[in-house]
Amino acid sequence: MQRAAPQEFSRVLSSMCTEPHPAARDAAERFLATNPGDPETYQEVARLERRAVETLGEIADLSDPHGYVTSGGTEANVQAVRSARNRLRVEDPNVVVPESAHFSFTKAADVLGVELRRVPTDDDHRADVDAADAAVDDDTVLVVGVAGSTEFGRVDPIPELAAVAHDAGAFLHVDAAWGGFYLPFTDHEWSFAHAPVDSMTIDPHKSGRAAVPAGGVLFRERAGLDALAVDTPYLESTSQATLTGTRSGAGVAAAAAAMDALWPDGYRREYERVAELATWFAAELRERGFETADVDLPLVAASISEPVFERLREEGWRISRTESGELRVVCMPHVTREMLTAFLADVEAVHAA
Ligand code: 0PR
Repeated sequence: MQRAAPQEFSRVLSSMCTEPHPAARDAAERFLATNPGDPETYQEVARLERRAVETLGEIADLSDPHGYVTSGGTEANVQAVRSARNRLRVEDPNVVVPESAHFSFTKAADVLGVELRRVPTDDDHRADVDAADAAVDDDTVLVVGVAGSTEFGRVDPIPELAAVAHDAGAFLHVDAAWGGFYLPFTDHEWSFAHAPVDSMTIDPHKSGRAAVPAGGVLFRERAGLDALAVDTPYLESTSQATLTGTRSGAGVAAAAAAMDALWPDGYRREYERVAELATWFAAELRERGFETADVDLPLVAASISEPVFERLREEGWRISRTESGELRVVCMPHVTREMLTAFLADVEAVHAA
């Protein structure tokens, strides 16, 4: 029997996907044929989903979380925008996001007919609070802060953005899709306990080590989730708040299994490992003449010339660049010191050539 080659992670440096935890892999296989979109019929996976949401709530400091396991950060962000729009029902809704926000908000604005207002970030790539304040008005339904930005791993000033949002009568959403499994072990003010956050994206299939697809959306209030529900007259379950209908029981079960195995000690150990790794790697790059942004969450951004970048890609390194051209290395669970040492050797070889 022909089997597809497994994903080879040995040269993947810019991705936010990673090797799932063995327990997650196992759970994914067992629940492959279940559909959490019909929780009355598939009750065991529905129970695992409630457990996953409870744990996501613990991670994000929310004791009574309302949410579900999405197909990913994109669905979670779309649903946060949709919920805010549905709850506030203004004539001409807009959403204020920092320039650093993930492109999923562009999709959200497009499908939901909401205006997207992108405001500048500061010199350190964090949302500029004054710019957000200047952008909100009576029609703003949501302000977004990123906690672990895709390009630079930066955490926006969440309490300040929450104040801007609430003063304008809008909701505050935190996109911790990638950062959420690291932030509990840092001093950042990012969670439901640190600020009056209304909703959050936090994805088990990124640094949470679940199998794809497993994102997460959380709401502080039941009304946040209820604003998404539609009636499902002929199913055993009578309403559905998810964006997709049939969805992956594999992702849900994998999320529950990974978090069971790793929260909190496993994630803490992993955070400590990658924090040290990213700091070391940035210093090694600087020694070789690169300029690097300060490392915050475990993502290293470094200046790199086009020819060197292209040569490294030709060597098989799976790397990408920020909009402003920096090399991005995301220190995911599969990224080791051995891998980065091999990368640095190739950097030297390319420079010498
Ligand atoms: N929010 C943030 C902060 C993100 O970084 C991402 C994805 C999303 C939302 C959207 O999440 P989903 O992709 O789960 O819908 N960030 C990665 C990126 O755009 C996604 C990614 C993952 C890209 C793996 C490539 C890859 O190999 O870089």
